[in-house]
Amino acid sequence: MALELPPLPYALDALSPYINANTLSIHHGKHHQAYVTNGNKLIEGTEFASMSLEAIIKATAGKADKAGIFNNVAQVYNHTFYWHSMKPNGGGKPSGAIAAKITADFGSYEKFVELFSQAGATQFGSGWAWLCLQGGKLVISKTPNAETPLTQALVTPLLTMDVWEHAYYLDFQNRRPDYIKTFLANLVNWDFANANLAKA
Ligand code: MN3
Repeated sequence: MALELPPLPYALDALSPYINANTLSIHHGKHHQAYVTNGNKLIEGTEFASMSLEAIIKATAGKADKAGIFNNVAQVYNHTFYWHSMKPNGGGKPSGAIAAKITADFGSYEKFVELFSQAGATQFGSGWAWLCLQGGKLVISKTPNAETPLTQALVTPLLTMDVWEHAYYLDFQNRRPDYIKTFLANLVNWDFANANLAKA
C-alpha cells in the first residue's frame, strides 16, 4: 500500500497565534508531504511496498542500508503523531488518567514540564521530545532526526513535540525554549495522550 499524507486534524490557522498558518502550510504541505513522496519512491517495487507504515519502520530501523527508507517513513509517522499531539485551545494542565499518572510517576505536573522542556531544549540539532509509557511507567525521552520510540520494545508513545527548526523557526526564530513553553502552555493535546494511554 502506498504511504499517504493524512489531512491535518484542524484548519491551517487553528493554532494561531502560537503556530501560524504559514508554518503549518509548509510543515505539513511541504515537509511532511516530501517524506511521503520520497518514502513511496524508495519502497516502490520492494518487499516494503505491501507493508503498513509501522511495519516498515520496525523492519528498517537500525539497518544502515535501509536508512533512506527508515528516515522517510519514520518521519511520516512522527509528523502525523505530532499533529495530533496539538489542538486549538490546548495546553496547560492535563485532566483524566494522564494527570494522575503524571503526578504518580514524576511527582508533579511542574516536574513533568521541567523534564519535558529539558528533553526538547537539549536535543542537539534536529529531533523530537516524547512522553511514552514504558513498563507501565511514564518516561520522557528525546530522539535525533527521524528516530522514533516506536522501534523500542515495550514502549508506547503518548505525545510528541517536533524540535526540528522547521517546526518553529517562522514563529519563534532561534528561540526554541519559547516554542517549547508555548507548546506546553497553549497547544498540547491531552485528549490524545489520554486516548493513547487508554489503548496502551
Ligand atoms: Mn517536522
